[in-house]
Amino acid sequence: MTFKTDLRWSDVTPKSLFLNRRQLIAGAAALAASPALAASPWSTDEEPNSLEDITTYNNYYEFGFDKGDPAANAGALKTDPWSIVIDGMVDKPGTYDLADVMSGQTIEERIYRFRCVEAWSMIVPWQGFELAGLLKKVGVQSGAKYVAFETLTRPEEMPGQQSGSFPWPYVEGLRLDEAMHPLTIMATGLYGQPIPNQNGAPIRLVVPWKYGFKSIKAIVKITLTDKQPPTTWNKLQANEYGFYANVNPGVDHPRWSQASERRIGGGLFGGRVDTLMFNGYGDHVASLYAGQDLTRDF
Ligand SMILES: Nc1nc2c(c(=O)[nH]1)N[C@H]1C(S)=C(S)[C@@H](COP(=O)(O)O)O[C@H]1N2
Ligand SMILES: [Mo]
Repeated sequence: MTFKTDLRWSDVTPKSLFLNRRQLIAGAAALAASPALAASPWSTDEEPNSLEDITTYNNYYEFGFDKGDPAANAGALKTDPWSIVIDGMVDKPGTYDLADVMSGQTIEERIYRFRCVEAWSMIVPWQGFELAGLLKKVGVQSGAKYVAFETLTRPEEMPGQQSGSFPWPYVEGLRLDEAMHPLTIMATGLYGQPIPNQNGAPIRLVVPWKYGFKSIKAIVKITLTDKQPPTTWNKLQANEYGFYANVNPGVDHPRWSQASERRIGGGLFGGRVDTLMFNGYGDHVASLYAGQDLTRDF
C-alpha cells in the first residue's frame, strides 16, 4: 500500500491535511491492512478548529495566566522520558513508562467539543485511547470509587510554578464510572501529530462533557481511591468550581452566565452558540447522574 507522503504542513491548511488523513485512514481501513487510526462513532461531525487556534489559545497555568503564555513558554518542557505512577486501589501498582501505559491500547481519533468554564469553546480532533483500557490493564480493586490525577511539578521548566500563589501540583479527579465511560480518553495526539506541549504533552485527560478544567494535562500520577479527591479549582474557589463540573447551561457561574459560549475562530459576531447540557453528550452520560441534583453537585 502506498501513502502519499509528500504533503507538508506548510503546503496545506490543517483542515485540508486533516481531511486528507481521514481519506487515507478510510482507505487503509477498507484494505484492512493497517493499524491506522480508526474514525470513531464518538466523534462529532462539526468542523474542527484550526491547529493554530487549538495551539495558541490555551489554559495551562504552569506556563502563565494568559492564553498565549503556554504557546510561548511550554516549548522548553522535556516530555521524554516520561512515566506515570499508578497507585492506590489497583492490582498492579507501579511506575509505568509512557510506552507501557500505551501498550495494548487502541489509539483512536476523537473529534470532541471542548467547553471551558470561562464560556469559550472549540472543536478538537484528538488522538488517544480510552482511560477504561488503562484502568482495566492495571486492575481496579473493588471498593475503589474515584480516580485522582496529578500533573508534573517541575518549576525549572514550568515558570508558572515559580509563583507560590497556586497550590501546585495541578490535581483533578473523576468518579470511577465517569473515568470508565468510553467518552473519557487519555489524549496523546492532536491533528495526527504528537500532542503539543501547550496542549498537555505527552499525555492528558479529555472528558468532553465536563468543563475544560477537568481535562488535566501532563499527567504523572493516577491514584485509585475510595474517597473523593481534592481538585485544584475547587480548592481555590469552592463556590465557583465544583467537583463534577458537568457542562450545564442551567447552572450559571456566580460571575457569568453559562447559557451560551464563544466558539473560538467563529469571528467577532458569528461565534456565539448556545451551550448544550453535558456539552451535547447527554445521550451518553446523563444516566451517570440519575437521581443526582446537578444544581447542588455542580
Ligand atoms: N495541568 C493543567 N491542566 C489543565 C489546566 C492547567 O492550568 N494545568 N487548565 C485546564 C483548563 S481551565 C482548560 S480550559 C484546559 C485547556 O486545554 P487546551 O489548552 O488544550 O485547550 O486544560 C485544563 N487542564
Ligand atoms: Mo478552562
